Amino acid sequence: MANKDLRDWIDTLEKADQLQKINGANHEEEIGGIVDVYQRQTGNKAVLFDEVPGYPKGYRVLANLLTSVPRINLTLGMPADTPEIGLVNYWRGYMKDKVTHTPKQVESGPVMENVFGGNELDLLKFPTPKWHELDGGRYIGTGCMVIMRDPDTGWINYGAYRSQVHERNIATVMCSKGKHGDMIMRRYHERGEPCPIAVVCGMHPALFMVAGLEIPYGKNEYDAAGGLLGESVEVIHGPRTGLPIPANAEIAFEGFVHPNDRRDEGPLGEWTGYYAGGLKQEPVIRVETLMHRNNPILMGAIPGIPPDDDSFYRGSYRSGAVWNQLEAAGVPEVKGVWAHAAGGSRLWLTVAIKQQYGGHAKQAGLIASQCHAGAYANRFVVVVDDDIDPADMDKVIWAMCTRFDPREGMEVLRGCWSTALDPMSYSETDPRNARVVIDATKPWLRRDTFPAVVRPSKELDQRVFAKFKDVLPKR
Ligand SMILES: Cc1cc2nc3c(=O)[nH]c(=O)nc-3n(C[C@H](O)[C@H](O)[C@H](O)COP(=O)(O)O)c2cc1C
Ligand SMILES: [Mn+2]
Repeated sequence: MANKDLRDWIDTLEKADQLQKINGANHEEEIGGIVDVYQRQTGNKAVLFDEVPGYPKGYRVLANLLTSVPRINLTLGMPADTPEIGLVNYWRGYMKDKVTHTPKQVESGPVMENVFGGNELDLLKFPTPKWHELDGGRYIGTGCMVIMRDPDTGWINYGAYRSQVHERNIATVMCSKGKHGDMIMRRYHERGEPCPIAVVCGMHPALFMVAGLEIPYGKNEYDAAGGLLGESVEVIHGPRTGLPIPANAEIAFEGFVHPNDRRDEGPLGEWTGYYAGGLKQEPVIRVETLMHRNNPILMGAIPGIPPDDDSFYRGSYRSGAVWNQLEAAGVPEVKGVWAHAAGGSRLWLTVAIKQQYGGHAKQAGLIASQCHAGAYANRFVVVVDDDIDPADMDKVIWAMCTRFDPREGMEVLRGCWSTALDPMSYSETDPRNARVVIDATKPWLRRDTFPAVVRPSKELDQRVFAKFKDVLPKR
């Protein structure tokens, strides 16, 4: 049986009342403007645009994919009402168990319903939006998979790297330094060879999720995606590059990036909530094959003022990753981690611990701020006691307001790992930043004398809930 695809995902959303259909919005500015409105808070529905002026009916655009916890749950095959911390624990298990399924090659699939090469090929046939008013162009690849093959080992890697469309057969791709795609491409170019590349812009969102997560170097994201889906991903071979492409993808194109072939790209509104990077020269993809399903759906995962579709879903994963790394570093009794969406799921981390000894909170905070999963582009780490739900910002702020002593409880760290996307990094050429670790736990030496918290005992709570559950708000 074929894999679940984007259309199955859309059906699931419709049944769960998680999808809004909108007809008649134009690609120049209205789709982008509407998506921004949908992303002003989490929990809004996904949006499916059709009847885009100037394009055939049925050529659709889908956005605001994973900005709600229920939709992330549904994508992973979990009950829609699984709470945040359940999602964090799902990712913790996924990272520890490392379940994988290798992809399965098939001869053909729906993505080959329409295949074009040469003069017939036209990347401009889709209603690719200009997502933000001040963007430098139209981005066909945001919620995408960019697939490459290591020239030495044959390792297949895919990541979400943005792709701007320029002409009928020309796009660009932007891989930041150190990303696997950047490393692989440079290996071809150092020996003067063109780099084969394939871009997929519409597939089951579980495949997209993996594209944006830091799957370790040398590992094939298709294997990891198979682990998420619970089955091997069926792939066809790209006719010109031989690269694996999901058989039921909506839109895919393949071609070559030649050495020193660059072109102006950007800016794009980014996940920190600012236009970043400006206009830069980025690698050109000379497209040789374009494939798409009948009535294709272009998928967008749009960065913007967070919470946004670039960073939100990664928050629960990052929380799980930081939690696992704290444990691996020997920090005991970590009870929860939450990467807050408003910081793009990177800039703010809250760690809850059950304090065991003097200095425990400081240790947890400093390690969270510097471990691999937490270090990049962080600004705040806040450590709280285990009576505080780290995902509940009211309670976190309450703890900061009532348990934090600025004289002892704050460490400023300088010269840390960040990015030029961080508006407060030192400079374009020195993208390090400064950050702070805040201990908002009850002071260890006052643990027995700290004022008692005004909350009924567990026993009283249970008694009133047992007796009055019909009239009480859900716990
Ligand atoms: C929606 C979305 C857009 C992204 N855009 C880019 C991008 O344009 N360039 C980039 O280098 N990373 C981008 N990322 C981050 C990478 O996808 C992420 O770091 C991933 O781990 C890269 O794959 P790799 O580890 O195989 O290099 C984006 C992530 C998401 C979710
Ligand atoms: Mn990778």
